[in-house]
Amino acid sequence: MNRREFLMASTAAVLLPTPGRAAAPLRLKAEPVNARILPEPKNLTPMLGFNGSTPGPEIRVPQRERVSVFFENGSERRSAIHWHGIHLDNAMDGVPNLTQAAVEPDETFHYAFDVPYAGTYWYHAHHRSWEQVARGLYGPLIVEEPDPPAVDRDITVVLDDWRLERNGSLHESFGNRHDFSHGGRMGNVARALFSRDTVRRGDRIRLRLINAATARIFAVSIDGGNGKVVAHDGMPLAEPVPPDDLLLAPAQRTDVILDVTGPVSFTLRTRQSSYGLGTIAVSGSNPAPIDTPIRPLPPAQVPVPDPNGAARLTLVMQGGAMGGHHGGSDFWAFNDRSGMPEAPWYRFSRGETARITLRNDTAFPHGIHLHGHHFHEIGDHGALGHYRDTTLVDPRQSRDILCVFDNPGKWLLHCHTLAHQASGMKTWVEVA
Ligand SMILES: [Cu+2]
Repeated sequence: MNRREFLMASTAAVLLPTPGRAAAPLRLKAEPVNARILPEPKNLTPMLGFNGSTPGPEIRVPQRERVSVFFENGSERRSAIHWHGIHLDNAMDGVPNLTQAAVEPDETFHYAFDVPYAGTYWYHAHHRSWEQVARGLYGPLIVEEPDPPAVDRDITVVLDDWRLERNGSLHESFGNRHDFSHGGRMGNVARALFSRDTVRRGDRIRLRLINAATARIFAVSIDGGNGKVVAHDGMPLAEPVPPDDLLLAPAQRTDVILDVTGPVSFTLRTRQSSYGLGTIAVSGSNPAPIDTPIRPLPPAQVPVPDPNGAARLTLVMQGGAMGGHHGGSDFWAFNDRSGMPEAPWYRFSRGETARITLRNDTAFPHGIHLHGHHFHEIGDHGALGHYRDTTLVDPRQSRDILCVFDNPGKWLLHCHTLAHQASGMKTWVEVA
């Protein structure tokens, strides 16, 4: 099988499970599920999911409220849940051996934390994540603004790919050396999964894109409307921009507000061709379309960096198949160190600002994720760019980020190509 070739283009829209409210304690049970990845009458795909489905149920919670989730591990392997992008209490961050012990099969762990910032987030397994996320252990986490923008529909769009056998089951090639030393586990089926499958012509819709893939960088085109990108990684853009040439590294999110003119279709652009990910159909028309300009979302009240007092650090990405780096299964490294060090890479005093140069000395792109914080991407001439929790650094390129380390605890810093994380590209920082 040529893994770079897709089995088929998408046909009917695939629906996400219905949202759960987080006000009452929620229960998330990891367990085996059968997923409809290939269209009928092809086989269902045996995977892992939460509460009977993959992706797991969308959790929606009002900003500043408390999320309370009882995670029951009904799978055969230990696991833990990470709440990606949330500035939460360190003990709730879900990283085994750093912030908690892994949750054994048949055990339950109670996650409870506040959500200070509105936006589009997600949750996912963080033990053997290169396998458990690829098997389906993840779901959307939406933090609602107290005063959300006026839209007719709020639609979550999960982007993912799966490597399937012809009989529909997951290809059991997890953790193979080729994936680990190259670009990670790429699928041969890719989809956009939607929380609803129809809109009306003239509707103003909010699309919350989440890249849940373990390796694929989604270059996405959206047809069927005119609109603006209003947020990245949950955080509002000061100046919304047209949704052209969207690029989402693994774990990144983008919010788009769109005025619908026709079926809303999502296309994956690859070097060779383009591939339909799915379409939200049009049914009827909106008798009273919203015709005000698309405004920026209300800005998040985030800490202001002190660029003058900033510590200067450099994190160099190394290794990979073409890098001639480490032997064994540790293919990747940060600053000559592969895997988790005993001591943190750096200790910050609480509230300290740091400017970090992320330098990619490899032949592969890496989306670097910092837990518990967001950071500013720094543009040319030092301008503050997007405020993100995951930043994509292309091969042989570098990017500076500016971060206020204001959340105490032990925070993982790693590549979100999960095969790269598993084979060495990770470290951690401590804020005290
Ligand atoms: Cu990487």
